[in-house]
Amino acid sequence: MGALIPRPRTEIAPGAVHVPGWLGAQRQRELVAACRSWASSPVPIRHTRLPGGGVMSVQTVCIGWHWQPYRYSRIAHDVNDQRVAPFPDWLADLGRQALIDAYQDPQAASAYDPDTALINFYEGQARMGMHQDKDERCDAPVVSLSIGDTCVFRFGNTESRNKPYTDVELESGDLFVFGGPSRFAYHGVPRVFPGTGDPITGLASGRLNLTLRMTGLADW
Ligand code: MD3
Ligand code: FE
Repeated sequence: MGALIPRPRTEIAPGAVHVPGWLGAQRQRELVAACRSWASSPVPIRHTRLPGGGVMSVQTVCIGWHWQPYRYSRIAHDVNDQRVAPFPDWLADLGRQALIDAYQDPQAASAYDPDTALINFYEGQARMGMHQDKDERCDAPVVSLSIGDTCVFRFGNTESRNKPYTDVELESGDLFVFGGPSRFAYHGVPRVFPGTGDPITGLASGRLNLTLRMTGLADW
């Protein structure tokens, strides 16, 4: 949807860059279709179980590498013992273009080769508590793509899950890149606004987020 008031590209902290409206409608539709396929097989999307016995309200499916709290593997041992779908070259290309555009530097992506994506689906009251992403053995940036309902994204600090933090609204099509000193900041999604997404994306309701990462892992 064409915004009446354009939202500018913003560096909210060193290395943390928000690029509103980065994905066009067609790209969003392609990503939704790809995510639908990944959500059904070979490893179905599910509410991740936490070691303490709880389950996440967000539903997640992974490609390239499977993440379960708090490690990566090729096989989804906590779901159905299947190997996750491969990470496609076109998605790595999209990740490199994201870095170039966010950092406005043609060299920014020269060594960027993401090998996993976590695909999160928020429906109803789903949200994500403040956490750090530190199971990767690599400090390369994380690329986040949002589709569907608008959410509040909370970007904190590297010391604790508490204040100070900055709240940013993420809308369908927005890109966020987290690199450099922001890579290990606490962050979360305290709230999603139901019914704010445009069904033109192929998503009738809810919010989809893809995060592209480099794990730094290798097979033997
Ligand atoms: C900052 N996902 O999958 S995306 C996650 O919208 C996750 O589903 C949220 O946090 C979501 O781990 C937030 C923004 C994000 C993702 C990864 C980061 C911010 C990050 C890693 C490091 C620093
Ligand atoms: Fe995270």
